[in-house]
Amino acid sequence: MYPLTESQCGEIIGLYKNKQSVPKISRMLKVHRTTVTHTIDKSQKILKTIVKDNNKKSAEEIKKIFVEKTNNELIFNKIKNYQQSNYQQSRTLPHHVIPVIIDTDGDNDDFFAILYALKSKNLDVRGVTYHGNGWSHAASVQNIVDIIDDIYSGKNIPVILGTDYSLYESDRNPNTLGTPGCTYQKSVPEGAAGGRRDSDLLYGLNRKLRLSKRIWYDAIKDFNITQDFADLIDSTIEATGKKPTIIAMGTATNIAMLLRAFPTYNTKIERIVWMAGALDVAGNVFTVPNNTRAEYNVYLDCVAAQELLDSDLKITLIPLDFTNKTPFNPAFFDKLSTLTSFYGKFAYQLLKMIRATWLGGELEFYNGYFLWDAKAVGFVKNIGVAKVVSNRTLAITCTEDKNYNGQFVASQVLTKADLEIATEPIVSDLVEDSPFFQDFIDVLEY
Ligand SMILES: [Ca+2]
Repeated sequence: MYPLTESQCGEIIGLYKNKQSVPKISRMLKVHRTTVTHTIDKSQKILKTIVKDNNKKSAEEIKKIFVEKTNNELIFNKIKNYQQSNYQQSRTLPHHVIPVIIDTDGDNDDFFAILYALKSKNLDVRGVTYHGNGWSHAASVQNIVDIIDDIYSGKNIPVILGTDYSLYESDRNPNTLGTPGCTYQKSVPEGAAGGRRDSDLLYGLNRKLRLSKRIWYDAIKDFNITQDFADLIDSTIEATGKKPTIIAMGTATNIAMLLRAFPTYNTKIERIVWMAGALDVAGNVFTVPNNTRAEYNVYLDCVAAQELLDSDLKITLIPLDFTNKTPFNPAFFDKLSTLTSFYGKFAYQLLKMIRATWLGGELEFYNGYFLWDAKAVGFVKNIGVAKVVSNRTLAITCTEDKNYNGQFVASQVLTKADLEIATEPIVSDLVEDSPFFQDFIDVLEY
């Protein structure tokens, strides 16, 4: 055997790609059979490594990287097989990759969480369910489609459009289904203060996204949230061998609807990690000033929230009590401004808009903005974010009184759900020492 030139290697690979047998290539190029096999093996090894390092990219992109790296044509159409086996192998590692489903209301804050989850190597986002009864309208689901198709390109990740009304409303007024502007949704500002107008278009920044060819009508199948959600859970288990963790970043409506239609699916969900609730701190429903103890995600659909606590699910709450303890500061903001990646820069621009429009100005922004949903993602990543206690002596108020609804209160009756609460940061409440903030920056930049 002798060292081959790059063009000889290319020739071997090219012939092999064109389905010529090893003996035939050996005869044609007058090189030993072992040399031909060795060249092919070496090429396959390089391809395997590229697939492993770029598994979230499409076959087309992997092909491009391979050609750039080796100057060779691709041997044969094995990328997809390699991708598949690499994908499955990683599932067998116990804590390596966690399959997750993101349930979001498409608020500005949710986008930091979604970017963080999509770019985190130890999370495998299997799908997104969306609801338009929180801080955005349903059609802004397109923003999610654009981002997910760019980061998980070629994977056609299900993006499922869920409800745009709360169970609180639809149970009482079935005839108003699909009509926005019901009692509780009205507490979300339409314009200004980071309201729906701002989050629908991400302050207009969604024009800077890399647009997907898939439009939201393609991304959803038939507007059947319950069936599509159930299918997504089944396909996750089938593909990964693990039950999905659902990271819930808005109201509990989609999950409650799933459980109403498919009550046994509680056994197919690893757990719900839900950014929601205010326990021993003030709530945040600033548009209903007399309700001082509710948090929006619970307040906007207290019926759904109650049903979650009454289910057999394992639920970890990431309440305001926890998120309030890790505010960020101007130094973190500056650090974000130095990011050079596409989504690092995008995140910075989005945060800058949130700060610019924050009620009460910059100082209030640093006191009152917490990257709430991204902290739920950080918690799921298991990087030492929060201390957790079990607390099943809680109930949710849900009456006809909007000044009292959506609050966590003490209860004599234990929740049926296995309920845990994130209480305080594990390491420190200083941004500089926080594993969450460090990881968030690193992940956005990689
Ligand atoms: Ca949210």
